Amino acid sequence: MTRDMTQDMTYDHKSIEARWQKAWREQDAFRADDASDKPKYYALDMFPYPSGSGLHVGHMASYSPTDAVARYKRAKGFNVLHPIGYDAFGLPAEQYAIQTGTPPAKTTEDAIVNFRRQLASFGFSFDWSREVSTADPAFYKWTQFIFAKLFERGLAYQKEAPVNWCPELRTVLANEEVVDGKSERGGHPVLRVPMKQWMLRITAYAERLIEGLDSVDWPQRTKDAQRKWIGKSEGAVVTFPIEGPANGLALEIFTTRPDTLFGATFMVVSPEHPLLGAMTPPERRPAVDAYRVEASRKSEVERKASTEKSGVFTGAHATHPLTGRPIPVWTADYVLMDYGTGAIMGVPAHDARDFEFANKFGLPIVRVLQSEGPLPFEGDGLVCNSQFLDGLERADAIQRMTQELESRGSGARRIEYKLRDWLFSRQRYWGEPFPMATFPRTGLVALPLADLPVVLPDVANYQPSEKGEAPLARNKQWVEIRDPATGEVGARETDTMPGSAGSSWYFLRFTDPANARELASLPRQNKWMPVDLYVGGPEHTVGHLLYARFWQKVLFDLGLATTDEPFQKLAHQGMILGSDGEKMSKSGGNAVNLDEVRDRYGADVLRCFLFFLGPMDRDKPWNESGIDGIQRFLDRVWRAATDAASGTPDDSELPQALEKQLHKTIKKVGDDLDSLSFNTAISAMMILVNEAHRSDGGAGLRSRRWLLPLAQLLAPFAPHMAEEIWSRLGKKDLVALAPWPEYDSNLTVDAVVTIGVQVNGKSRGTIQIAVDAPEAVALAAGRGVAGVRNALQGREPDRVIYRPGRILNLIVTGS
Ligand code: ANZ
Repeated sequence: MTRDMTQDMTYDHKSIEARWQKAWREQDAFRADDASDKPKYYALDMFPYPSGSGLHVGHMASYSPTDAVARYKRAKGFNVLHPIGYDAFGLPAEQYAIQTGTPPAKTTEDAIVNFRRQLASFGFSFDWSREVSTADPAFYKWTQFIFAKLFERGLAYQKEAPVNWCPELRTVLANEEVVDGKSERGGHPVLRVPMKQWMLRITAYAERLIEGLDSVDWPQRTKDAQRKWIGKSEGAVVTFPIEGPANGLALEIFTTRPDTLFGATFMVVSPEHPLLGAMTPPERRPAVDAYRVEASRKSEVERKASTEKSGVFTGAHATHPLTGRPIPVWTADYVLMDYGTGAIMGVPAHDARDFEFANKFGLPIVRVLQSEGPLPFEGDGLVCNSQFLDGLERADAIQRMTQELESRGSGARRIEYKLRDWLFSRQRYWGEPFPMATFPRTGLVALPLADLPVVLPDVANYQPSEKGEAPLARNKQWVEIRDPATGEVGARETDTMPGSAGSSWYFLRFTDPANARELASLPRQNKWMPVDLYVGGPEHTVGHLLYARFWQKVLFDLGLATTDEPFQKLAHQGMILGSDGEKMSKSGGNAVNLDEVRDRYGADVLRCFLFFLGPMDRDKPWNESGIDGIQRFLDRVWRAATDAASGTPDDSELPQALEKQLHKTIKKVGDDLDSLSFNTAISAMMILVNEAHRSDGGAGLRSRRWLLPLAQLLAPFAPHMAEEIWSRLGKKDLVALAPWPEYDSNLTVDAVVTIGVQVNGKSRGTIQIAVDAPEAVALAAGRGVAGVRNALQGREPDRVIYRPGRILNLIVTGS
């Protein structure tokens, strides 16, 4: 073995980190192997938006866990795919362009260069050969292709939908640009006005999006949030004929409580209901019209949240389908047009909103469920005042009533979902152009794959037009398109896709990033999909994660993807807060400059520090005082290793205590990496290092028998230092590619220990059992001790206090 006695003993993180980053690159250490037949592991981060301000601590907190796992899985013999890319379309680059005239393509490219440098500087083990950017035409060609497929399948359609229109700025704003009903820039009022928009029919997949959650390993709260967002409600539609002049019309309502039908004393239709005009008699029109205008000024959120009920009587009456009695029809904005049928039956006794409404307008309240408490009673009770339903419980009553309605032809079972179709167009520049054009004769068509990508052209002015059109509409030359088949001249779609388009399928592209003929070949997808570990912030619970699952299912149905669900295991990282406990942000003045702290402490210290702050999924304040502890730990490892490397190589046997601690640590660190418990893995290594210093006066401290495995255990967390130690201790290969150390399970359990047995706190003898013996075993052994038997005198202990490896105390309270 060659040793360089002149090697520096001080840890110069800058040169050491640079050296190993270069070695990894030159040896192509992290390339995912499409041909290997090892088991695969796909570890993915939610890819970043390349912002001009560079990486922040949140990125680090997100990417360190997947990197540790990717490194661990490689060592465990997996063929690992750990890619990175850039979610490159987005608002900030566009706003910057509007202010400065700098093309978003330029600012984005600059930001990507900076991100790439920063990511590499933290030693993340990405397969850099697979980088993708959603703003690259070679990538968005396939985003456009997927859209065209959605269109052909009837899953993309156009519809008038409200957009945020700011009359002062004369532009359409993205939701992110609207704060409390005002424009983020300038604070001008923003109105909701209808404009023709592209919509994606995600609602067609509502049921499958719920079902699929059963098959994935996701945090329960995230699954719950998706289920809640999709919002499945089982109930019935009931038809109420309208009386009087509007005879012939019928109102259909949706209810989850057909069991309360006999308690319906009024009906309410949404102010946007299509039948409202027809059923309103002339004398009530002025009041109804005025109310409609009033309602149109409110946002959906305001309408849902408003506690003070408003509404007007339409003048119409409907016939109760069972009692035949007339009930008044009102219009009120607490009924939303885009849920159910946009009309309800008011059951004030058992629905809080209906109760408030009835009280405000003096409408009758009829109890149809028995309860002790006051009205409104929204719980479960036996049905009363309801003829054939009387005495039934909720489920039975719903069943019975639905049958009755079905047999009379005045109702049917119905499932409703809260999920709405996905508004998929923006009147903005910096996004994927749609692969769509309208021709005078053929109408709206999706362009064939041969005509893709539709490249986003340069423009001179990034501001949306005063008519609310996207900037591309000004580029007449670009808009004009000739159909090669018919020679017809048509016009391209000038809206662009939203930010979430590219991120809805990018994980597929990583499996086959250079494919020019397909979005990703099926064999490649088969090789790598699904993603085995996906890490990102909990803020994506319903947006990105739902959209991506939707696209995946559509592509699966089209035979263009190999799995029905994209992300097998999902984990969230908590937020790193500023030292003031607030969310870290540049404007908040509590942001940490990552380049600066890395220069100061080094990447490894920072990575370990972020892990050591606490469990991965918790929010944790950044507190640099804690860095010292991590720094001391790594210093200690470093000193022990360089000490050992400076003499004759020492492969001496370890003292027994250290040997055992080593095997325990190997087991613990592996188990912790499997369960994403990084902070405890680092604690375990700290304990090992302490033991090495302590055990037999530090006898085994210089032995490579513990230092080499320690370097391996450390590699997922502090990869640069691990490589340096590995190499200084004489290893020629990379620790990143070395197989994970094995442990001897006989050495991971402590042998038998002697513990004291007490009765009511008084010592009655001792037993010898395994340190980790379960309580039942300890109790059985304890009862066998003569002193204990005497003290118990046949009584049963009322309580057992057992501290494994320490003490057994039996408590007897009775006399
Ligand atoms: C009568 C009734 C009686 C209701 C009762 C509830 C309790 P979820 O569970 O969210 O699906 N509803 C139906 N369509 C509506 C709309 N467009 N806007 C506002 N409210 C609407 O809620 C379904 C219930 O919400 C329905 O059941 C209906 O009120 C109301 F004791 O019908 B219910």
